[in-house]
Amino acid sequence: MARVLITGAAGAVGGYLRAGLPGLGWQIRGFDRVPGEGLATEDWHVGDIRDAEALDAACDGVDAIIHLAGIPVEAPFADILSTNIDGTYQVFEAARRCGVRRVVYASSNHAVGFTPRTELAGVDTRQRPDTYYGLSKVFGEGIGSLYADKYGLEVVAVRIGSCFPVPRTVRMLESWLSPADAVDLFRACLTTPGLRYEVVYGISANSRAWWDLAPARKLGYDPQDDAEAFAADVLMACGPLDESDPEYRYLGGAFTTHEP
Ligand code: 15L
Repeated sequence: MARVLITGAAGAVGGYLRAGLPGLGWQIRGFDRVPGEGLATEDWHVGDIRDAEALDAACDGVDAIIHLAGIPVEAPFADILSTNIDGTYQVFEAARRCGVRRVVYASSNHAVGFTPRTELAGVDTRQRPDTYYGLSKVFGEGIGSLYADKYGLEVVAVRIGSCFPVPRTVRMLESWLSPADAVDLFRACLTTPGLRYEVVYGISANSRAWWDLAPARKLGYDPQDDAEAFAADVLMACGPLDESDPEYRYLGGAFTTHEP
């Protein structure tokens, strides 16, 4: 059975993947600053992604890494630099040192958050971070590309949308990634043979989506959920979006207005 190390495994997305991937043939090793709740099949390393020794120990015997750990929202630059940028460098370095074949990197839509609404936003659109947080995701995609080209790692950067149990805002009717689809997407990113470096958007098959899902589907992602099923409730609760609202205008929505 193949083994995958998940950094940030104690977080919400980590929890979805820890619940879903074992049934698809993956043995999980969790890595986080806090102990995990622990499924019967998983092992767990408590550590910090800025600690190279802890990462080396965690990488021992793993076939792939899913790198989720980091600050998930806007924050002061010094914090982003330390946790998201240095931490991500350390994870890729550990993968290189330890000969881990594949890294699936949790990038974010906020790497391109200032992309204005268009018919269809491709993954090759200009990187337009909307925050220091988004800027750290640009770095993560960049170091993934560097390590793929220079050291032969197989890297997929997933620009995750809004991964929550249900969509809660009007924007999420476009950007939602259901937990079940997240499992299928990361499965595809872990298993598709013969890739070197790919960037994909990570959302469900949302009728209102304007981010191109074709690159993810090319890897074998087969989303089953559509946020439209929640549209009536969400619109009743939130009302429609004005076209001048950043949530409507930009791919990254209100993050374009967030200050550290
Ligand atoms: C992200 O990258 C954040 O980590 C998450 O908290 C959500 O806000 C999400 O993007 C989003 O765009 O909805």
